[in-house]
Amino acid sequence: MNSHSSLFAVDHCRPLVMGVVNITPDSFSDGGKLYASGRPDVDSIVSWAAKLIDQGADILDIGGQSTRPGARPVTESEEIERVIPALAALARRFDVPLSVDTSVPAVMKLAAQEGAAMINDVYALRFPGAIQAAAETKLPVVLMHMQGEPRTMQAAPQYDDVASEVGDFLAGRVLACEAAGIDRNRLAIDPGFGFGKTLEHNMSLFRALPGFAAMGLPVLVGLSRKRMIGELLDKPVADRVYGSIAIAMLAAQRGVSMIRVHDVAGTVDALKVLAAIESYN
Ligand code: 7PM
Repeated sequence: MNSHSSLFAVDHCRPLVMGVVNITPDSFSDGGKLYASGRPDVDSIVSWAAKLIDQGADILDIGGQSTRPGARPVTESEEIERVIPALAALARRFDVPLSVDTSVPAVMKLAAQEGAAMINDVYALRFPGAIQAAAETKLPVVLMHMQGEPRTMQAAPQYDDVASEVGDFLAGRVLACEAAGIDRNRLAIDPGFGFGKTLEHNMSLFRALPGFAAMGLPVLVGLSRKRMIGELLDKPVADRVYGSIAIAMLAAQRGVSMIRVHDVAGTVDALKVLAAIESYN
């Protein structure tokens, strides 16, 4: 896949579903299975990806950085070792577009060479050299808002008006990208649920989703299994599937274009039902 504007086309009858392929030792999201005895297990990654594609994933997000609250960043060479061979193996086998979840310029460039179709950056291209690297790849980019950094972001998140501050940040990053030669039609925005936000902040942002969609760029959201859902339901990660599917539907109704999820099968079913109801007359 090399002309990527279709990825962000706004005329899909339902949001695209992005399936998470997390190549870290994190147990948060099945990742542990893809990372055995201290290194990525490419065979497991390939069969995991095949399963997500079979379940209806429109795009896969391949990541090797732990962005979990409290996590420390892994080194560049470690991230390359986690992500690039896996991405290359997936690109060889599958037609589904692959997104690379990274903030690191070298990873962006290598991923693009190995066939990545999109860059998903939780730092919104703020790392030194990231904006130039992303521009060079000519790939579409998801710009996500985060207050602080993963290691400390949940300590004391603070906003006067979370929706307008996140909106202003994203609008500023869009301008920076355009100035660096990244065309507007290659950009998507993401309010970054859980990234330096309390439950109250997350709820305000969720209610503001129609406003983000009105900024005229595709909106991506990641809500799957997050603490926000755990807090609403008082449930651990393993028991957040139904809540995650419910909130994916609600996000779809608020105009988002892409939803990043761990539970692809259930989310795709729910979104198909919603699309059928909305197109029924
Ligand atoms: C542990 C806790 C591991 C949380 C991973 C996470 C987003 C993302 C992530 C998001 C975009 C997760 C997060 N979340 N990229 N990457 N938007 N664009 O829930 O919300 O998987 S990592």
